[in-house]
Order: sequence, then C-alpha cells, then structure tokens
Amino acid sequence: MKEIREVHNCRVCDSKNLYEFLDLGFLPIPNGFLTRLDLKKTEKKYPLVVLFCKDCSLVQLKYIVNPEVMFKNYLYIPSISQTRLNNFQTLAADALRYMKGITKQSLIVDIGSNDGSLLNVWKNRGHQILGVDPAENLVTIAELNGIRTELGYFTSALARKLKKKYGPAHVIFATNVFAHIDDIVDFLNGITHFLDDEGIFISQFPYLADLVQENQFDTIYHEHLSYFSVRSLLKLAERTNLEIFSIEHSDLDGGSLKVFWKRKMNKSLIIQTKKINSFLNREEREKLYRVATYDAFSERVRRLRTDVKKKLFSLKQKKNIIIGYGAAAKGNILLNYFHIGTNIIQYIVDSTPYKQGRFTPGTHVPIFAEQKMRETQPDYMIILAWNFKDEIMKKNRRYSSQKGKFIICIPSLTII
Ligand code: JHZ
Ligand code: ZN
Repeated sequence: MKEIREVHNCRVCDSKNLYEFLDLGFLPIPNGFLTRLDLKKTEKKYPLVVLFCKDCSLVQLKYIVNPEVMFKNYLYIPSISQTRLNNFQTLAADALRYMKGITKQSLIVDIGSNDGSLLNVWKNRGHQILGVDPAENLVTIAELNGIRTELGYFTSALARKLKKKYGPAHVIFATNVFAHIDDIVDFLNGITHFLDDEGIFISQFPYLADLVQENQFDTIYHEHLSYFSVRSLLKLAERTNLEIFSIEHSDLDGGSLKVFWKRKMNKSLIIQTKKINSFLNREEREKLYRVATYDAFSERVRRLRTDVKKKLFSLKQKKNIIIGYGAAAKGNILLNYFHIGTNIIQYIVDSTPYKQGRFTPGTHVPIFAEQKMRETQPDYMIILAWNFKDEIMKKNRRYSSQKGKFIICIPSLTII
C-alpha cells in the first residue's frame, strides 16, 4: 500500500456526503519520537484533515497513513500510568459481570495487546490468554513478560488461522485500537468468526461527544481513523453478524466508550436498550448530527491556539522556565499545531524508558526522566497528558509546594 490514501467514502455507511470541518495541517506521526540521529534527517509530515459524514455522523480522517509507518515499531506502552492499569482491572470485572460462564479454560484475547498489560490481569488469574499486535518491538517485550502474542494486524483472515490454532475465544478485548482500523467491517467479521457462540467482544476508545464538548482536538491524530458516536456504531453493527448489547461511559482518556458486543444468534445476553438510548439522547441534545456543531468546534480550537500561544509567550518573556509533562501522542499534536517547541519548552519529562533521550517529532523538544526536574526547578509545567492530570499533579505535590505551577490546555487554558 502507498504511504497515504485519501478517503472518498464513509467507512461505516459508504456515503460520499463527507463534510471537511478541520484541517490541522501537515504534522509528523504523533508517536514518531526522534533519536538524535533522526534530527539530522528530513522529517515526514502527513496531512491531518477531519471529515463529518452527513449520513451516519461518523467523524473520520480524510487521509490514511499506512499502518506499517505507524505501528511496526511502537513506542507507546500503557503500563506507565496507574490510571490506565486500573482500567484494565475494571474491564476484567465488566467481562465477568456480563459473562458468568468464564472458566480457567476460557480463552481471553486482546487485539492491539501492546506490552501485554491487559492480559497480565487474566494471566495472574490462571486463564488462557492470547495477544495480537503488529509492533515487532512490543511482541518481543510481551513474550518476555510471558504473554503469548501473535505478531500481525487482526483481520478476518488472521481470525480464521487463530481459531484453528487456539479454538474459539470467550472474551475478546480491543482497547485504543478499534478507532485505528480502516477496514472495520472486515475486523468485526473476524471477531464474529473467532468468538465462541456465547463469547463477548469489548472495545474501548475515546468518545466523540466528549471530544467535541471538551475541545479535545489533540486526540485527533493519524493513528485514530474514526471518531465514533453511538449512532454511527449502531449503523456499523447493522453491517455485521454482531450486536451491541451494552455501552458504558468511562472517564479514561478524557471520556471513552466501553462497547459490549455479542453474536446476533446469542440470546443469552439482554440488549440494554435504555443504556444505549441514553447515549443517543445525549448526542441529539448536543447536536452531534449537525454540521454547525463541528464548525463551532473548529472555531474553539483556533481560539484556544491563540489563547495558549499568547499566554506561553508572555510567560517566556518574563524569563520563566517552562517544561512539559508526559511525552504523549496527543501532546505532539498540540505542540505542533500550536507551533510550541524549544522556543517555549525547555524539555519534557516522561517515565517511558523508550521515550527518554529522544526528541518530540516536529518540535524536537528533548525528553528526560522525571529527576531532570530536580536539577532545574521549573516555574511552569504544561501537563501534555491532561487525561492523567489528577495522577500527575498528585505525583508532583513537592513541585507545587515549591511554588511550581501546572498549565492545562484542554478543554481551555487553566493555570493551577
Ligand atoms: P497517554 C494513548 O495516547 C495511547 P497517548 C493511544 N495512542 C491512544 O489511542 C490514546 O491514548 C487514546 C507518560 N506518563 O497514555 C506516559 C508519565 O511519564 O495519554 C505516556 O508517555 N508519568 C494508543 O500517547 C504519557 O505520559 C505519569 O505519571 O496520548 C501519557 O500518554 C503518567 C500518568 C504518564 O498516551
Ligand atoms: Zn457514514
């Protein structure tokens, strides 16, 4: 496949009725953290343009970057944040609540399993586990952690091989990967095939309603091809042999949906119509099916850029030391779109070992471990991983007791 492909049809309903409402410009892929050597090379940047489908309300990227460019060697791991690890525990409890028949022989599968953190929860309880992930570096780490993992992208073809090799899956998870998939109908056909008759599939991803309401433009990036409303999800389910039997809201990642799927023929699980309709009511109330809502969103994003740049430049003018906290993919979107780099931020601290010693893509801000802060008592810390602001501010009580201030940019500029 070429490095980039333009979308002409909605991936959920095939409509050509697509309305372009936001253009974030040419940006580097957000997890493309650079080594010192990379700094000398020319950096690839890809267009980040967002479309709204007027027929099913799916929000989706206009240009798709080849997954091999983004996921072959992947530097993001979930296990750095306690909040994210807690979420994996909650998901296990969710599965056990809906599926009484889970035994030690049940096969638990995680698509986009990364370093195996989600499956670790199940391994510790003695279950059969299987990870699937395309990142060669992460499969090696997961296998070292004793998490059996198949290298590759989950498709209906791979599903047939996996079912033959491991038998049917009783629970399949897909967290922070469902929105990353281009041929989502084929993906769901694979899930249908791999699932046991009584099995359930649980997907979790950022929720479009929260993204729009909280101005979370920085979670729009090349990895995230789709931004789902419940309306577009139900439309998608109609094209498969699966049925959504429940949806729950989670605060993770600034607001995400946990979507519970079963095979249409599985009558042992009741469809939670009331719960599902409550999301549709919210989407109607917040006018998520109207073009004007997305034009207003884009206007707020442009205003946010002006406010943040003005404030940061004036803090810098007064010789304050400003750093970033959390070398997050979303942070790289914000820094690049706001044109904020070493002209404002001295460095970023992050506990992810593979990110330390590297530089942020496009803006080339150096990334250090947290002890760097001890050496250079900063005056301001921009929490780029704002989705973990509570966990991060708690961790930095000493910094704030020494008059250090926190800057949060989403949903609006706040200094604490
Ligand atoms: P974090 C993630 O994106 C992952 P990103 C993924 N791209 C996705 O789909 C979206 O969320 C929804 C660091 N950190 O998890 C760790 C500390 O150093 O929000 C991470 O590098 N110390 C698949 O990249 C970064 O911050 C800490 O105490 O936006 C957080 O990035 C904490 C809490 C985090 O992922
Ligand atoms: Zn559509």
